[in-house]
Amino acid sequence: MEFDTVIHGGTLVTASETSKGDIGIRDGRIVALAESLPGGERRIDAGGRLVMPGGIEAHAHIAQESSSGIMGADDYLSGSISAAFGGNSSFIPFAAQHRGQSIDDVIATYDQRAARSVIDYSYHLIVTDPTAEVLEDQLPRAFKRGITSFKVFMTYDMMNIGDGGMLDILTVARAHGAITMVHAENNDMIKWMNKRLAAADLTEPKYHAISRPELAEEEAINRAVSLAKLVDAPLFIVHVSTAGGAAIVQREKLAGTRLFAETCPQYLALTREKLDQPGMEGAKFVCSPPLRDAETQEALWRHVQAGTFESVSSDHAPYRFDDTGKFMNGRDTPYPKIANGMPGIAARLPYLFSEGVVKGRISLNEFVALSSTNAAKTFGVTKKGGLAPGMDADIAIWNPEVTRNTTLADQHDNMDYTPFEGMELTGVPEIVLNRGAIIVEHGELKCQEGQGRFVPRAPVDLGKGRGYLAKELDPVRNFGARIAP
Ligand code: DUC
Ligand code: ZN
Ligand code: ZN
Repeated sequence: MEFDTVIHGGTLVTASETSKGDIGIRDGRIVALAESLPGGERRIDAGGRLVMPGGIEAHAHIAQESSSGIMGADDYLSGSISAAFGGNSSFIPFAAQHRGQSIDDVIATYDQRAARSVIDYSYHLIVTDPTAEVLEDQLPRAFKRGITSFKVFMTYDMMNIGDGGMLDILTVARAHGAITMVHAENNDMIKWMNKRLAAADLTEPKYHAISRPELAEEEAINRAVSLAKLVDAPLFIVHVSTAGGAAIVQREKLAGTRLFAETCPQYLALTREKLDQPGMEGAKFVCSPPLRDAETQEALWRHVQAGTFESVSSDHAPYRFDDTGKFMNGRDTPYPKIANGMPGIAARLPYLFSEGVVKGRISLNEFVALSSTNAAKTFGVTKKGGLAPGMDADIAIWNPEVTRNTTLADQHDNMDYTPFEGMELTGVPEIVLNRGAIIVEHGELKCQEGQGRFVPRAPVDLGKGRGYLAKELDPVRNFGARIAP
């Protein structure tokens, strides 16, 4: 058999197995796995290296305007390059509807933006305006295009769609085999805190964390799960930042609820003391949900180990430390007006590898599951996330022994800071392939703008629900139901 590329002599790691061997690649796909394969137009020596499925970044904001009109610093070129340097072969950023926009226009806009990507991509669709046309025509059309995940917000006045809106989206998603993702924080609790803090003139960055208490996340996760159960729809909780929130996810999973979740490196690595620094330095660490405390970090790590989370995702939301980003509303602006988010798409996997695998908290196989395989399964990416004949040759070859100090230059994004600056991390993705093409090799970019392709995703089969939805209202179980999905 002829191969375009053979990756030779590496330790092959998937979510379930570790073995020594070779991988044969032809036409962008893995076509053979064996102890030893001859030939190959190109042979990559992977001796002493780990050969793993390329990371799938399932939570990133790329070329996305916030609801207040701030464009993130990374477009699909810089964002995808940064992702690739961080060991990712594909990603699923968000395509965000702003109120009044049609979903068709949103997708057309992001198709143009994403055409620059160097890695494969899909979008999660953020829905902020669930009108009848959106629910009945536009979302089903998006779904047919292979966009099989919708994200909703329970907070932010310009984004949140209320409990009724969520029930509508969950219902449509369920009817089509899509999954609903949710940013779960209680909007009114946060607004009430903001008002009180402003009245007391407490507006420095450190009050950002105080304004968004753990209870706001825990209450919203609990409510989101109840809403999803009522209509028997699967639900994915993004960026879980609290021990209480993670405990709800764990409990519900054990009870059989179709619930999925992620946490992010910043909640495992950083604490809210970062917000409390001289001047406006703390603005670099303003993200929502906010950073928590050391005890929460430990609890979240235990949940990573216990399998509470499908993925550890970056929530890359890059706003520069200048007036195009963090200080769009002025340098000494009160915390609610500081742009909300931090970068991390290149740091996600090196962090998880070093603090997870190297420190003995998770196994190599768990690393692969959390970085790639579970995202593929949860979001219907059928040809990625594994090393098997027929899969896309999306592969990351890691040197597990090199130690680096994290620097801004290593992130290869359009940012002017990294929140992980100076962190000593062991393990480096040296070679990254997307559909068989090397895109990063030993610190050098090897690809062309626009090389990435849109990946249509499959309906998500996430198991059966428990049947909370009244049969009379259930178009799945009650064939004659007149309720529109
Ligand atoms: N939620 C995100 O998922 N990212 C950035 C900010 C936010 O609120
Ligand atoms: Zn969010
Ligand atoms: Zn996000």
